[in-house]
Amino acid sequence: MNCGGDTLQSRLIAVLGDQLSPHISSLRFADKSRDVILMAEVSRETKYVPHHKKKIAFILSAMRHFARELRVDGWQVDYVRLDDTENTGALSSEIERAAQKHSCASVVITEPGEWRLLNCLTSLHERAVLDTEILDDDRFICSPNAFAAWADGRKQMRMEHFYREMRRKTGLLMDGNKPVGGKWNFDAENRKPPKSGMSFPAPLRRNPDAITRDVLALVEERFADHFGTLEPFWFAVTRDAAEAAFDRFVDAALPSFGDYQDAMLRDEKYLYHAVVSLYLNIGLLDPLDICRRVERAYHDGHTPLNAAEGFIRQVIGWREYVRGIYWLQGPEYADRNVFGHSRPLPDFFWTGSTEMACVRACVEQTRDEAYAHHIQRLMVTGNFAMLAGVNPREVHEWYLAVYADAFEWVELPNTLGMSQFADGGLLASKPYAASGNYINRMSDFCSGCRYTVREKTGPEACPFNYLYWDFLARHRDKLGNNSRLMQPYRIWDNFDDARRGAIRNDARQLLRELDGPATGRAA
Ligand code: FAD
Ligand code: DLZ
Ligand code: SF4
Repeated sequence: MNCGGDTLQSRLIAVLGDQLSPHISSLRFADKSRDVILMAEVSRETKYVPHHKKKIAFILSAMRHFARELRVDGWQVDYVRLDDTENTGALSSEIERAAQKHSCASVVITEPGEWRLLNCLTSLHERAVLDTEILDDDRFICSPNAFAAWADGRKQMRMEHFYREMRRKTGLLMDGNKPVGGKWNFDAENRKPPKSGMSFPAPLRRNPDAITRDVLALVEERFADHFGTLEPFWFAVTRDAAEAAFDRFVDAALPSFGDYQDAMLRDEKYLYHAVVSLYLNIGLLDPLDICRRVERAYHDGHTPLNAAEGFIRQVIGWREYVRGIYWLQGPEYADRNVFGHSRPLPDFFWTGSTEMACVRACVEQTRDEAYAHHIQRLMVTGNFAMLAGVNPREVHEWYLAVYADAFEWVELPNTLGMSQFADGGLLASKPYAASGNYINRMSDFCSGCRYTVREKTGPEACPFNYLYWDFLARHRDKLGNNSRLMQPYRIWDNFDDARRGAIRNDARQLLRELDGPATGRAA
């Protein structure tokens, strides 16, 4: 949207908390000699969900460091702090206030990562408050328009097909028109269970500097009631530190990234994962840049192809794909609820107070680190929420709040689509539903659990076991024709009546207990 305006008058360049990239389109467009950059810490952004304390500290500290970099680079930066007395508490009113203060007739901004904010900025323009120019966020490889063109006319929008396009477009791991190694996807080699005695490299940890310490004090004071443990706080908050963290990953963890991608261990929070989504999502790392470094590691013989391809697929495949879905589906996507699930999110998602050792471990890790890896999110907490029939909107708001990397464009399709299947299969070809068997195979949680994973029904039985079958039985009308679920439905049909009855009874009882006062087995 461009209202033109006097090209000699200074413009306001608004940079949001997840736009901390020196090459972002709004800054490329700006003129150092006359434009003013606005960065604002505002209470509305810190509270639209009860963000984890570490997430707030991470974003505010990274914003302050970025503002300092910009000033050193010669930009005029108007930086509004959360506790500034004149702070109006919202981005749109801060933009209006700054435009007035600096006599700017227009504002330039790179498109935000959420419908909520986009609508808010569009309304600034529509109410004729300010000429507003919203630029594409070209830190992504595929624009929303290009994704819509790709999706147009397709019956199924499978990630794998999209990913191949992205490989061709970027040339990553390509040998002319062909994928390096003769295959596009080496995922079949990437599902190894953890082995005992394995050792894992820890992510690089930074000590907080004076800027971060100030932010930590602010967060402790203003957000004491938010979820999460604030310290120790070790995230990188500058580009250099994020690059160093990524270098550590490439050197120490990347070669095994593929093999053990799906593994979970009680005492190993990170395994061989990169822990870089938070840096990518606020702009401290560039996605294409890190993929090229991974490709180099493969060509240099430092890392096997299954690891390099697996990593690159996550970044140029899944990450771009979910963003495409987010913008294609529109704001109503958040209301999808194909199963009509309506149960409130159990309290133990906040407290960790449950006897299910796997759920407890994932929630406690989330509380302490604002991080859990993909399988913990998908196959433990997400799986439980779906099997238990929790309202997908509540699940979505939980994921948006508790992870340092959570921004709606990436979190919502992962939660609502991939993890809860609430969109009826737009994103996933079948629900990611699993019994305790899967968790037991991929982790060491079950050996320390009060429940017995081998027991299918009864007071000692693992709740995932009977909830899994109950979920399939409850939703046969929606899932019964799914070709990928034929086998489990055949198994269910072969159970005798007594077994089916016991499963459904146990499930009913547990779900009732979830709804009632916290006296139940799983509470
Ligand atoms: P690694 O496992 O090391 O992977 C490398 C990179 O690939 C990640 O940093 C990330 O940028 C990208 N990636 C991997 N999987 C995905 C994916 N499914 N979607 C998008 N990018 C991916 N990711 C977020 O960035 N923000 C979220 O809010 C978020 N919410 C999620 C909610 C649920 C219910 C699920 C199942 C997944 C969610 N993910 C989200 C995807 C994924 O879990 C995280 O990107 C990953 O765990 C981040 O840790 P990492 O950097 O160690 O990733
Ligand atoms: C997430 C977040 C938080 C906690 N605080 C701020 C803030 O104070 N100022 C700001 O500009 N951005 C913040 N953000 C990030 C925005 O919410 C983000 O731009 C949107 O989530 C869109 O992706
Ligand atoms: Fe989780 Fe069931 Fe294993 Fe307990 S037995 S850790 S509830 S999968």
